[in-house]
Amino acid sequence: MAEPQAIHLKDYLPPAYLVDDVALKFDLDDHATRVSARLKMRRHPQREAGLPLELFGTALRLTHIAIEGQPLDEDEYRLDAERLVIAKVPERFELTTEVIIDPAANTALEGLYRSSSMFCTQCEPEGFRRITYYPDRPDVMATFTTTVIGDRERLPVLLSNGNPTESGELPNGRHFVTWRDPFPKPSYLFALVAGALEKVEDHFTTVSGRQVTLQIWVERENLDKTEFAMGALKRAMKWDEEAYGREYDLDLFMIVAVNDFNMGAMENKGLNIFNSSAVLANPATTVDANFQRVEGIVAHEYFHNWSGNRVTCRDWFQLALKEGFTVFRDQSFSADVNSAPVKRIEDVSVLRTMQFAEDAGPTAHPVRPESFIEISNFYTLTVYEKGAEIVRMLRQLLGAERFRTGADLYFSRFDGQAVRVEDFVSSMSEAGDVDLTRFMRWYAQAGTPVLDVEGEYDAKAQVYRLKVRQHTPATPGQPAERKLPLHLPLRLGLLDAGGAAIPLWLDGESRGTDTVVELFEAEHEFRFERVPSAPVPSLLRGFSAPVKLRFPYDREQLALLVKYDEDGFNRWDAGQRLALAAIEEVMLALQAGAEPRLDPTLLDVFTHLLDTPSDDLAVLAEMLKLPSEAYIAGEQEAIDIDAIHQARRFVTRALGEALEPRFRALFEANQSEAPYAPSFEQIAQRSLRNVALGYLCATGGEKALHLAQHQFEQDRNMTDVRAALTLLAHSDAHQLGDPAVKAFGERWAHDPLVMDQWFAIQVTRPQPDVLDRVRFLMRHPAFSIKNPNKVRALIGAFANLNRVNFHRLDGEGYRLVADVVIELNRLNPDIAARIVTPLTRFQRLDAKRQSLMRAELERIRREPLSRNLFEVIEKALA
Ligand code: 0A1
Ligand code: ZN
Repeated sequence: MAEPQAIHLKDYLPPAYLVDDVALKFDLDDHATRVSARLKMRRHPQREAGLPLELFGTALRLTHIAIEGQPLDEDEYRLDAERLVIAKVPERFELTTEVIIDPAANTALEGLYRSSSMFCTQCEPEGFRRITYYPDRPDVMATFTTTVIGDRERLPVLLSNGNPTESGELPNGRHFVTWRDPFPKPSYLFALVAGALEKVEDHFTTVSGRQVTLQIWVERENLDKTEFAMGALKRAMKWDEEAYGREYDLDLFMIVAVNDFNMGAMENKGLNIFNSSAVLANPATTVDANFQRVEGIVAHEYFHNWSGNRVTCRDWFQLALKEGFTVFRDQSFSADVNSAPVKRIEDVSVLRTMQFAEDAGPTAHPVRPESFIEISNFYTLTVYEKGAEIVRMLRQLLGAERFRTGADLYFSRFDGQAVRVEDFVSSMSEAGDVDLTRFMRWYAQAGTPVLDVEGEYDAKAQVYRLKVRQHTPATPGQPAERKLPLHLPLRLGLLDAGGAAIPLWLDGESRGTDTVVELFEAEHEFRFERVPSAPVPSLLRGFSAPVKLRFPYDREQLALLVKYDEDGFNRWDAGQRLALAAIEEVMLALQAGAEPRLDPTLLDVFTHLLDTPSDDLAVLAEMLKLPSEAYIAGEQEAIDIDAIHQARRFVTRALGEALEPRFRALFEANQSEAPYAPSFEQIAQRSLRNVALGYLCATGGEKALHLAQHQFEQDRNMTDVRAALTLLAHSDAHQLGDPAVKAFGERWAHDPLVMDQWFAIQVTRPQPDVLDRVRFLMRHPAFSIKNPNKVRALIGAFANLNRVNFHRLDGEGYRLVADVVIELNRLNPDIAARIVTPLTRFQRLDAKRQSLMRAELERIRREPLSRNLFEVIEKALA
């Protein structure tokens, strides 16, 4: 096999031929589905005449090919494993082909495949070429007519994009439905679903008064899990009309839940296909966080109808054009319908723990990469989450109103087109009347920028000088000396020693108590006037830019910010900084063999938080959570896996012991009698209650564990049950944990999504016996290596969340994950390349672990690798 080659953005050329209209016919069969295609094509007006026609195709058996009805001779075209090339075609022509494909053998879950009892498709980014020969690239947009033929008994429901136009009976117990999608679209938005599905239906009236039928299609046993997603869809449709003036454009909007899916969901035009985990929810089976995930993903896919489908990407390098903007839109929606500060805290936590780790690892890449080997590897936290932060900064720089004008301009100017990041940014620049030339660097430069800030108070002059320096560390292919200063908004305020906000005067101008300064250069100095006393700065409020901010805060200053800052996000962040310092102090003590202590400032802050009535319980719950092991590791220059785990445990336990009566009271006070609702008020209460229970159980006291056991048995809703079960299962009290785990597994054996939670709880147990448990569970009847949700719940949760055991010094954790990666490489290359990630993050670990991890990557490299895994492994071992 030839080594896979990289594709470069700078080599982009428009396609030689365009497709205006497509007619597809699917004759569905498990192993031999026949796909007939008729493409109306013409030469691209900007390309020269006489170029060969190049179509992509993978794992297709060609049975017929003709141009203008004239079958081609074998010497008129060339076929290889990935392409069909026809040397000579007219200026304008009709191409017809027929191929046979094997959906039942498709374990990669790209193209047409089987999931449970149904057929479904996944075409983004390059799955359509597994369905038929086609110029499978997003700058080729066509209208589609799709006829689906299947067995009436087995496949009573036959769906595709757009509106149904015709249906009927056929001989041999077969039937058909024809669908027409009037909106030109790239092939990646094509979808087909067939199966014994049932639906729930609802309606939405758009602002202009059009009636849209909404349908959610599921297998019968899931009908009782659709109500929440339907509500979320209607909320999202309404929100997009109000916040962005975007109205839905077809008469029908469908969502289908499938069990086997590589990602969360997919925005196919009029027919969104969802991983069942991202759409199904009810109180008996679903935890609060998953209700919110469902709401966010339903909204995300719906919002793509404008940011992605009506205006799409010219090429896959522009992926963040649709993803960054759509993530920003779904984050804003969730913030508006729930608690905005908590949503921001959650989004920033994901960014800082996971995206920052990606930026610091071997696969770091710009939000708009310059090259790739396999585009599926670039559906990353960098493209999605950092991409969303870039849009958020634009909104901060322009202000809400001009940002909206920019969005309107972008949608109207580029409707129906496949465009580039530049087109989005220039719409914003025009609407906002701002120069965004430097801002474009955010798309090109990889790595997390660091802001080093220093403050200097001149009491005599009553002036506070804030010096800000920025730099971005080196990333693969981008040495530090080539990194340029970025344009970013820094939101800030100043507090006096009593915690009161100091009025801001900058260059003789009053700026209230909260302002945004802009950085463009490597260094800036801001001179605040009329500052009556030495201030404590509150910097990067709301996390106004995706950077690491360094300021030499002492613990008292952090405590002051926690208690008094007017920005909720920065109150939380100051608490995290304080907790991190306290944990790091314990780590040092443990490493030195000294007696660790609990930082009295942290204890004081926790006491204050627990004793002060709060009007935002959701934020309070977040403030009481210690930074995760992954976040702590991200802050270390040399990562000591065991010290991080021990120190975090020590601090949790010490807080639990010192504040036991308060946590006990908090636990009692947040027991609600109201029937379950995933409302943010109730979610905040449950979150507080379970945080309190966590601290109580951390003391190891029997009384606390019995509280957990009682909560487990009370069985009020899945959120409380799972929280209690996790504490029991992760405790040393086997006599309580084991029966609870067993009972839960038996009770929910019939429900795959609950079993995923059951797997994850068990494999994140910190005790060293967990490895046997992982191996044992891999043979459990509810596990299947072919199902991505199962792999994520068992292997993904183990490798990412059980850091002490994944990083065991005997290398057994690494070996187990590598074995799974090798098997997945043959079955599902996309998932293989994602599951391997933790094995590639060895850069700041000790020499012993580094060599064990590298050895596993070398072992994987000896396999015949898919393009996906090849790219990741080469980068990791470079
Ligand atoms: N566009 C989808 C993400 C997606 C990407 C690839 C997939 O299959 C390989 C599936 C979904 C989204 O952003 O939701
Ligand atoms: Zn998306």
